[in-house]
Amino acid sequence: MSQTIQLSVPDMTCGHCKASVEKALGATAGVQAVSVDLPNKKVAVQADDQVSFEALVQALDEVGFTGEAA
Ligand SMILES: [Cu+2]
Repeated sequence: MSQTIQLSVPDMTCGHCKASVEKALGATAGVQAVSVDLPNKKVAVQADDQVSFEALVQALDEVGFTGEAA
């Protein structure tokens, strides 16, 4: 089974940010797909059930972004 986790990433401001966020989340174990909505600073992550919101926030933190509940 998979789930979709929604995050708000207010620090994302440009295409480079988007690419960094996509790369960091995409490299997280269990993540299947990452969809970034840059204008609204939202990210939808499709992932295996065992992936937690906290794990995604941690992955973002490692590349300098703050992830919040959407
Ligand atoms: Cu940027």
